[in-house]
Amino acid sequence: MAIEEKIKVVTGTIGDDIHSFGIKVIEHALSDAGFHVVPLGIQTSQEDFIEAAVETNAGAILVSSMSGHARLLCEGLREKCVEAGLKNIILYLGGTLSTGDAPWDELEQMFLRMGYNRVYPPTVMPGQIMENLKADLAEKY
Ligand code: B12
Repeated sequence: MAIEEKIKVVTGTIGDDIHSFGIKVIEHALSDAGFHVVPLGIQTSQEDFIEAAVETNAGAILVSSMSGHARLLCEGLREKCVEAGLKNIILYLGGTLSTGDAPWDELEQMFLRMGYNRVYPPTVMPGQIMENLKADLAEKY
């Protein structure tokens, strides 16, 4: 059985963020690629992401953040995952992650240090994400 048929993927837009279009595109791409998607929608708290991942035994959480407040909204998710027993869960983050003009490399490094496995700019193509996710899941499961 292909890895995407076995593993569930939780998706949503984090915190008070109401932007829904980007994560919908990603969810469609995931479904088209054969993944089981657990879509939590907009304004998803860190706790909701974790609860859904625990309940569904998910292998990855894909977090969207568009409002520019990703640093505040996304910090601490990895630690909460570990506390909930999701030590190895794959965390991806994408969207418009900052309101400033920090260079992409700096932003990416900051979120990697927070424990996200991969961090994507708004220009990422869904095909790239699917390729990375299949490879990362295959390594862990
Ligand atoms: C449409 C829109 C809205 C709509 C949202 C409607 C909806 N149902 O989604 C409305 C009008 C409601 C809105 C509101 C606001 N918005 Co607005 N919005 C936009 C806009 C114009 C387009 C976003 C969009 O839908 N793009 C199309 C989708 C398909 O692309 P995408 O979202 O970028 O997603 C792609 C990638 O980012 C990536 N991706 C996204 N998520 C993820 C997750 C993962 C894991 C991965 C791998 C990839 C990934 O893949 C997606 C598909 O290719 C952008 C500007 C822009 N051009 O991006 C501003 C923008 C995002 N909004 C902005 C702001 C500030 C707001 C408000 C705070 C404004 C206000 N003061 O009220 C509020 C939000 C309030 C809140 N609580 O969240 C700012 C964010 C600031 C920043 N980050 O620099 C932007 C960038 C505009 C700007 N230039 O200032 N907005």
